[in-house]
Formats: sequence, C-alpha cells, structure tokens
Amino acid sequence: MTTCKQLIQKIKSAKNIAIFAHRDPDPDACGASLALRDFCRELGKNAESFCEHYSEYVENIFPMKEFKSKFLAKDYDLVAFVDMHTENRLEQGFVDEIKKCKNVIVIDHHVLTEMEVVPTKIFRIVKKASASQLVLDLFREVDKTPALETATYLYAGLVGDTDRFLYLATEGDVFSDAKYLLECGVDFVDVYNKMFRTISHKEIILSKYLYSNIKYLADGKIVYIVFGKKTLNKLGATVDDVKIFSNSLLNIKGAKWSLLIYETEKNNFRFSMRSVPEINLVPLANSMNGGGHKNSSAFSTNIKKCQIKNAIKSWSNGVLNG
Ligand SMILES: [Mn+2]
Repeated sequence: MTTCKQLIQKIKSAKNIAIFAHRDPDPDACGASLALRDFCRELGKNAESFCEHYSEYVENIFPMKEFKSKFLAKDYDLVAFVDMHTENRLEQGFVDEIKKCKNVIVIDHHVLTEMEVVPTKIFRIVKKASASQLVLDLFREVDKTPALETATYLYAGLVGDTDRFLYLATEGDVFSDAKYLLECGVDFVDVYNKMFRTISHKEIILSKYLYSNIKYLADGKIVYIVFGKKTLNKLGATVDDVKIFSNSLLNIKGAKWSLLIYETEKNNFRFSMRSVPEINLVPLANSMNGGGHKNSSAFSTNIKKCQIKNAIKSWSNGVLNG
C-alpha cells in the first residue's frame, strides 16, 4: 500500500496533473477531486480536475464550471484517480485518452474486490467513510491547512458520503476530520442548506412521479421504481436528476431493499440499490459486474423494461436471505 508520503513524492515529481473522479459525480467525488487539485496547486503544480457531465444537484454545491471537459493525455505527466480505483468508473469520453497515460496514482476509499485490477502500483485504498478524508490526509502530511474553499469541498464530500454522519466507516475518524474542517472555518449551515434543503422545481415534478409509481414486492420488503427513457424525456429529466432519490426509497416503512432503476441506453438499465444493515448487496452487485458497499451498491445490465420485475424476483431470495 502506497503511503501518503509516497503519493506526495509522486505529485512533487510531476509538472502537469490531471485529476479524475468517477462518472456521475456525487459530492465526495467532486469535493475530493477539487481539493486534490488545490493540494497539487499548493505544491506549485499545474493541476486540473476533469468532469464532463454532472447533475444540477452538485452544481448547486460546487463550482462545477472549474472542471475541464476536454482531456488530452499528452498535456499531462501524471493522472490521479480519486474516489474510484478502476477505469471502469471513468466517464466514457475520457477512457481512450486515459489508456495512453502511464503515470497514474489512485486515492480511494472503496474496498478493492478480487476481480478488479487497479491500473497502477501506486495506489492508496483505505476504507474510510469518504475519499475526501484521504485527500485531507495529504494536507496534514505536509502540515498545510486547506484554504477555506478547499476545506468546504472536503467537508461537503464527507457529509455527502456519510449522508450527514449516518454512515461511518471503521477506519478513519469521521468526527475528528469534520472537526478539523470546521476549524478551517467551513460554514456548515451553508453546506447543509445547499446539499439537503434546496429543492428544485424539477425535483418536485420528479417526486410526484416517483411517489405515484413505486412498486412493491415481497410484502413491501422490496421497493423499486423504474425510470425508462420515455418517462425521463416526458418529465424533462436526465438520469442525473433521478439519482438523488436513491437514498429516499428505503425510508418507506417496511422496506429492506430498495432499487432505483433508470435507463441509461436503450435497454440498458442502471440499478442503484440501498438496503437495511442486515442485508448485504455486494454479492448481487459483484455478480452483475457492479460494486459498492454492503448497504449501497449499483450495477448496470442489458434488460428490457418489462423483464425487470421478474429479474428482481429471481434475485430476491438470495438478497433477502443472504
Ligand atoms: Mn466516495
């Protein structure tokens, strides 16, 4: 396992650094990416974060316009992956150019599964609640305090991946890291308002559809909803817009396993799943070439909309009964 010192050595020996987080970036992906960019700049490097497609949700929290969308491998001598550890999670538009890059580092908090191949030997994968905390570790390693903006990115990432301090990983202290960031001057009320209190008009329209179209299986233990392409078009929404509902389906009384399902390409659906603590989603996600955490996993698969109900039924025994 690469240490913080070794990562910093890698950064110091580079000139131009390109930073990538996973596609469909959530607050942790955006926050960790921008903060790592700022860290590299702090060390005197030319660094840019890359992202082409993002949701209105993260746009409300982060200065998404600062992300670059056109990446050419020849312009950079170091590529950093943050909040992801394989090329599979990259935005499609970057894949070909990234394949040309030889000098790659990885900083991630998602557990590495047996089937996955990290594209470099220089990786720091530690099971913390958020990738943002791993970026914070770099600042601490060189005894630099993140600037207020940077600390705010990291705080938003930490709050996002813990869903307001509900999901705490076993390694790394979420609360002491949060305290550290608050001491940098982060306006936590402002972050909270942007992340959890603002409701867009589109969200209201989508919520109306969501609550009228939820389906139940296994006496309500399974809750799911499907957003096909036609529906999304009719609602004037993109897949990014519906993803924000991933966490709310499990709030329905009696729900143990929720699935937010949306069509990304014709007859290709993304299954974004949540579960109560006693249900482990990783085996199903992995068997479908997806991944994630025990109670929060996802995968994509080719399937017709009319086959989804039966597919869930066929997985239900394995998921609900371990
Ligand atoms: Mn994350």
